Amino acid sequence: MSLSKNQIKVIHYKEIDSTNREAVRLAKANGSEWTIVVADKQTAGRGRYQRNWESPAGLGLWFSIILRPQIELEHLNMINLVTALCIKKFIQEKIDDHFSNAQDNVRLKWPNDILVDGKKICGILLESSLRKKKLLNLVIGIGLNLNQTVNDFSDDLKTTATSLKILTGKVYLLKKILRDLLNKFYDDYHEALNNDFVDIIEQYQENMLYQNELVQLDLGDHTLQGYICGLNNLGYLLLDVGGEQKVISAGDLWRVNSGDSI
Ligand code: BT5
Repeated sequence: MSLSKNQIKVIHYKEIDSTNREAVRLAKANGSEWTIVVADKQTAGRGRYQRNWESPAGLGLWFSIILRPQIELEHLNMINLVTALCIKKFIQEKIDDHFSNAQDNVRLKWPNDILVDGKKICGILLESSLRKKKLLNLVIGIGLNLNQTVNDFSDDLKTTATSLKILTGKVYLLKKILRDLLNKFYDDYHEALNNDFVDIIEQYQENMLYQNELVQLDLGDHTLQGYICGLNNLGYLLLDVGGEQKVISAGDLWRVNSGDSI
C-alpha cells in the first residue's frame, strides 16, 4: 500500500556532500518510501558516471526521493522518463506563467536531461539497489537550477546551462518549488504505475530532442554515430547506424556538428 501525500517526509540539510548519497544510505537502512533528502548546498553533487553536479547554496533545488516501485527491473528506465516528463511540464508552466505567448521550448534529451532553448536546466540521476534481479530501493536525484544568474555558473557551464531566473527574471522560493514539484510528481508517478506506463513513450517522444537527427552516442568504451528513430517500448533509444537499428539502454548523446557540450 502506497503512502499518502501527507506522509511525504522531508529531511533538510543546509549542506551535505550529496543528497543522493544520503538517500541511498537511508534507503539501505530501511528509510521509508517517499522520504526526501534536500540540501541548500551540495559539496559533492554527482551526475551520471561520477560527473560533478554544480549545486551552490540556495540557487537551485537539489534533492533525492526514496521509492520502492513494484515493477519489473526492465521497466526501471520508464521511471526516468516519467520523472523527466513531469519536471518538463512543471518548468514549462513556470515559463508560460511568465511569457503569455511562450513557445514550447522545453525539451528532453534522452535519457535524463531537461533543456530550455538548448541549455540544461535540470538533470536526473536514478540509483537503484537490487537483490537477485529484484529492485529493492530506488533513489531519484533531481537537480533543478532556479536562481542562478549566468555568472553563478562555472565557466564550463556559462554557455550550456540555464536557470528559471535567467529565463523569467523571477526569484524562486526553494521550499515552495519543492512542495509544488513533489505534489505533481507524486500524482504523475502513481498514475504512470497504475496505468502500466501507458502513453509515457509517446509523450516522451513528442518532447524529445534530435528525432531523426544525426547524433553521436558515447557508450563508455566506444561511440556510435547514427540517426535517432525514437524509443522502444521500454524507453531504450533506437538508433539507425548505417541502416541497422541498434537498441541502446544507456549512454551520452551529442548532436553531430552542433557544438553542444552539455
Ligand atoms: C545529471 O548527470 O544530469 C544528473 C544530475 C543529478 C543531480 C542531482 S542534485 C540532487 C541529487 N544529488 C546528487 O548528488 N545528484 C542528484 P549527467 O547527465 O552526468 O550530467 C552532468 C553534467 O551536467 C556535468 O558534467 C556538467 O557538464 C553539467 N552540469 C553540472 N552541473 C550543472 C548544473 N547545475 N546545471 C546544468 N548543467 C550542469
